[in-house]
Amino acid sequence: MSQEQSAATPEYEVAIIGAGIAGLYLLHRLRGLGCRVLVLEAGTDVGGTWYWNRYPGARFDSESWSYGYSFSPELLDEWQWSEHFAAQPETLRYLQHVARKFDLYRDIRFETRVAAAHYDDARGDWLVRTEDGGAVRAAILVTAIGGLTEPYVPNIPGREDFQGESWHTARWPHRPVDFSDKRVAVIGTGATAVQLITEISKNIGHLTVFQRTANYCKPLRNAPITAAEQADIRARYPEIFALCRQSFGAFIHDFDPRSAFDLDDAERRALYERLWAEPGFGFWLGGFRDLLTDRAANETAAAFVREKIRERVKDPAVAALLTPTDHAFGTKRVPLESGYYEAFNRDNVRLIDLRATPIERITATGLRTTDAEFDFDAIIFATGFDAATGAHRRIDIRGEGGQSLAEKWAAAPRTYLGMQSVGFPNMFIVGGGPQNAASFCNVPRCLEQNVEWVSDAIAYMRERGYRSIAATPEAEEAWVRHVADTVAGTLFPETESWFMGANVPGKVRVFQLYGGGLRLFREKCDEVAANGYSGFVFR
Ligand code: NA7
Repeated sequence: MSQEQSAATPEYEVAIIGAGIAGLYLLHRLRGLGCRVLVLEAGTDVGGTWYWNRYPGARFDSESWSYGYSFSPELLDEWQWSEHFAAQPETLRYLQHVARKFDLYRDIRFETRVAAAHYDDARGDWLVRTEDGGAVRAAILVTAIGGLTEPYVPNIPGREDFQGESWHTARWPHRPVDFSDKRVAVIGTGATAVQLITEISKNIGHLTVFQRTANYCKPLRNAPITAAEQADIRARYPEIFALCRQSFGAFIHDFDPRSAFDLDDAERRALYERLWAEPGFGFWLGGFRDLLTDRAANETAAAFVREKIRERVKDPAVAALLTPTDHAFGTKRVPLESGYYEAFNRDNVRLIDLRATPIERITATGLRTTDAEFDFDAIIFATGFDAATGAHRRIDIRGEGGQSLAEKWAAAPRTYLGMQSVGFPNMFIVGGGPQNAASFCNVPRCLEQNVEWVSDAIAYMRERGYRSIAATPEAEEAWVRHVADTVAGTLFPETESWFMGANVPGKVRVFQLYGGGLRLFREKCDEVAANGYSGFVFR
């Protein structure tokens, strides 16, 4: 960039990438400090995940009333969720309401996708370039780009040949899609596919589901929130958020301190039936303390779920295919469902087992497996995300000496507190990057923690006149070891999942998340702050 261009580049104290849940709250907090902030957002509106994932059936698996922001009593008081697990359009409306209420729109630049962010060694600030040719400078860069935002589409031969309509679920069109007389393929059976398949199977010409791995799905048990429940929720908000603050995943559910084998078979069965009958994640995140560490304990829950699946699917051969046997329960994200298994009882829905008959190629009219040729009007990829690191890899992020973040993380992600990486001074990651509690959490609860911690660090710098904050190699090394410890002795590494980076070919297979839960994560972060931001060097 020439000096002339450089002089014309607008300068901000903080540039935030992403106007999702984290970006919006950070903008609000930093404004409160008096910072000059700009948010750069690729979409046409706020919402992040809830802007992009507009496929039919998209909704919370978190209790709605545990998911909203907790920072504003007024907001809590005025917003009313219609259902215990709200659907995507309502969540998007909520985030738009928040953006309007706190007058956030004026500092967000939409339809502006960041292409590159380079640290300027001489100036000690960041030059952020956008795909439309624009550029801004900022003393501090914050990526609030989410951990499940970079779609993963498998590289199946012939993808360009297909003449029908085709989307990844996170790039669903902004218009109604009518499948009532269409032949549709869905590839994938993860949490997204489970919601999508249930919804579209209600009004479709013919649906073919291509499954590689069966999942353990648990009934969501959604319901409208009655007026009496709403009054109760409002009265209990402090209690609800206190519960989330203490629990492992920041949900209202938390693990049972007992071992699965502290109960006899009948007692354990009775407890499983009770948890199964409850709404939400309780059967998973309210399970026994050894559920995710002891194979035999896990098997008691896994066998229970298998039994429940078999009861609901009429054709025993289809039931067998839908019943997972190759991994431990809960070592992959447990999809919550509202009629998923019944979808396979419909005459116009069929299930193809990709382990027996893999896809060979996509054709102009559909796709071909090793066994058969299929014709489709639409092919939907519900094939997940390049989680935790993918969204950062997509942007050309370069730190001190031109070092690329993507290259640094190619061997394995390395961060301090999941919020900064050595060699990338004045760059914070909030929410959803690797090694951060927010990547495995009732997300807004962790994002609020991230945002508050980062804005407090920025306030600390402003008060003392520091221009630079940089994590030390020792602190990063200790954090990487700590993160590995949080997953050692668990069953997670045994399973091929996006938690382990195993869903994207070529990605290093290492635990991508933080296995210690929000409570421990918060303690660690608070300790660092209380010690004058130990592990960081200020200048
Ligand atoms: P997931 O959970 O990663 O699921 C992706 C699905 O796509 C899963 O069933 C995969 O099978 C399947 N998949 C991926 N690649 C292929 C190929 N090449 N061939 C066939 N099938 C494939 O993503 P979701 O979007 O459902 O959920 C991600 C998170 O987003 C979720 O946890 C929510 O919190 C929101 P596999 O199991 O890998 O065999």
